[in-house]
Amino acid sequence: MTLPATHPLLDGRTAASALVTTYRGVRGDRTPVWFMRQAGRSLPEYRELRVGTRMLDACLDPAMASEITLQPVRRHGVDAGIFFSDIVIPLKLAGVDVEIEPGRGPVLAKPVRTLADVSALPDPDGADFTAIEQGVALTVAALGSTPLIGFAGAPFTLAAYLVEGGPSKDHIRARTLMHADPEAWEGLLSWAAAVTGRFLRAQLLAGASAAQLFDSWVGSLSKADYVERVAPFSKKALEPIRDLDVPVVHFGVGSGEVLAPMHEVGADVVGVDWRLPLDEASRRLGGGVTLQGNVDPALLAAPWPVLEAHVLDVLRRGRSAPAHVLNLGHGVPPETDPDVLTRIVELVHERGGAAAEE
Ligand code: 1CP
Repeated sequence: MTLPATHPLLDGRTAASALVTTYRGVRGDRTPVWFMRQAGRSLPEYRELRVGTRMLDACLDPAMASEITLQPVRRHGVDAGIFFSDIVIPLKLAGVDVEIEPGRGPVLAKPVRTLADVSALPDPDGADFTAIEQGVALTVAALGSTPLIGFAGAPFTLAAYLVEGGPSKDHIRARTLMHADPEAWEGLLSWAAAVTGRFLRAQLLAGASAAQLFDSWVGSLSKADYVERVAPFSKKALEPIRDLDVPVVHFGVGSGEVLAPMHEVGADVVGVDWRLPLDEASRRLGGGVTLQGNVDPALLAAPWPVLEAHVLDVLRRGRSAPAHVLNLGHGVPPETDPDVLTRIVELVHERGGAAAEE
């Protein structure tokens, strides 16, 4: 399939944006800023819109998903929207029985724990992404020159939910399976890679200008397990979007030991959590990789002077990379005062960028 004639990548609507140029490694006059989980419970307008609608239904309603995506862009003036969805949406659309329980997260009716369970997974090619494509197209039309980021869960993080059956602290069943039954593990990760690749491609063809692969739970893995049993499948998940030539961000929590292999799966930009200072992250990546991050979400509730000093420190350390997109080190906590986020955007636009380098 080729890009539609009105695609922002072809008509250049977002090509000159601060986000896309920075993701391409060019440091401009402005440090772009957006926040992981910027849409959602920190916004009163989100809570109001969601009354009476379940999470998965909100994600699969194109008009609602689009409106929720636009809310933080309007309110905060961030440099990108991230499409409102969830990493389990492609599983649901492929036919997996999964729900999102309020206050808990994704829960599966039947965890996947054996080779027979893996063989019984639905055909990833059977997933119908029409609702996603419609939601993305509506959003891109409303955003104009502001880029939309499409996203997906990386195969390991998806497998962590599929094997555990729900949220877990240490993902121990998933980590056992990768060694106890390598055939089942490889089958499961191949399946997840196929679903993720299709989900990303659908969002990009519908008009998203960049992609972020979330391997949120990668921090529970040893480096050897990551390199040998996980990274090849993350690389496979990105293959279906290679030809589209959009910038790809790869993010994980607790990923300090695996930053280089996470870059090597084919990412243009590495997202760093709050644990590792950006200058150290840049050093671990050899100094040539564009970074995204890494304001500590815990500091969003600290007094402004404390948070301001931290954001300026993140900007300063980000200058050790070729280019830097300011973000949090993980998602916006639901209890965050949204005015604090707006204030960070103003600060970054004022004090970030090439002009402020001296
Ligand atoms: O604005 C945005 O950033 C888009 C919204 C978004 C994204 C990027 C949602 C909405 N989910 C996600 C991705 C996602 N979902 C990830 C990767 C990003 C990350 O690490 O934060 C993960 C791990 C999930 C899984 C998930 N879905 C959880 C975490 C559970 C756990 O294991 O701790 C939860 C709570 C959900 C539900 C969910 N997804 C999104 C929202 C707003 C919610 C809460 C909905 C509700 O409770 O009604």
